[in-house]
Amino acid sequence: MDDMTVLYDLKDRTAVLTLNRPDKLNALNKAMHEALQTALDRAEADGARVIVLRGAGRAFSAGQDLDEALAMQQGAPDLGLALERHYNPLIRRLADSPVPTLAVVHGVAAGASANIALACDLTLVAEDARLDQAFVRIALMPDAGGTWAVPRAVGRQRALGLMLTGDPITGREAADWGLVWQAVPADRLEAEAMGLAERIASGPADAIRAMRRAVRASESGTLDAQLDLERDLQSELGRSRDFGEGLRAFAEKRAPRFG
Ligand code: LHQ
Repeated sequence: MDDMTVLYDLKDRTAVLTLNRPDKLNALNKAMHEALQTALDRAEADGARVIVLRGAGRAFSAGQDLDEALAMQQGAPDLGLALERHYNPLIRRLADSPVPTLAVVHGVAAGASANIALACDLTLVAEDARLDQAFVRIALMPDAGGTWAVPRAVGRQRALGLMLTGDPITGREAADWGLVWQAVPADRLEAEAMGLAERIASGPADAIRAMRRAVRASESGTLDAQLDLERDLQSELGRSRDFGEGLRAFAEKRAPRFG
């Protein structure tokens, strides 16, 4: 990739995307948004079974590049346009991605970047990481899906508490609140992340796709619709090669080898 603002690495079936503007705490600018989309395209084309999103240097990412936002401010500002062009397509893409996504957060994840991390299927954080709904400090409101995802994860009081104060919480608190999957000591974050990625990558791909689809549907569906969807998807999975392998492995008391 020519643009080095997002590094791409494919190890086995794990695509690792690294936000790479460490001197600016990986603040998101237009070039980085474009590089991120290209890297996601590449991961899908490479047949990756899991996508890991992480940051270079001492942070995950500090949100929108405020220097770029300032430059826009001097022209004809429309922050809605930036959302429409860059952030909303990214959040929609993560929600509907054919490949499971894992955000790995160390240091700080602020503003839109915190919400991008939370839009991934799983968010693994360092215990001492800071998740920061920083928007209020610059008189904005949370975007990148934060007003949707955060109250669903932690409830209205805690969501509004984070948003109204802009006080960051630690990775440990975020895990205790159920905002993220797990918090681990910072010095174990990378190993834990790659271990988790490897487990997902070697899991049954069709079943993983089906469960992600069903959980996504549950966000707007009824119990009745959900039961129907589970029936249909399970019906397909029951005919899969991986299911046969799972049953054989169970009978033979060994680990399954999914395709
Ligand atoms: C940065 C940034 C940054 C540029 C650190 N930009 N340089 C907004 C507008 C438009 C459309 C769509 O949506 C949005 C959504 C948003 O994301 S709004 C929220 C934007 N983010 C923030 O408000 C966070 C701003 N950053 C901070 O509050 C602090 O930097 C945090 C708390 C993240 C980290 O603090 P420290 O660990 O003390 O680091 P630092 O402040 O010293 O930053 C290190 C460098 O990174 C520094 O540059 P310098 O050249 O002085 O070393 C910062 O200027 C730069 N940087 N965030 N968002």
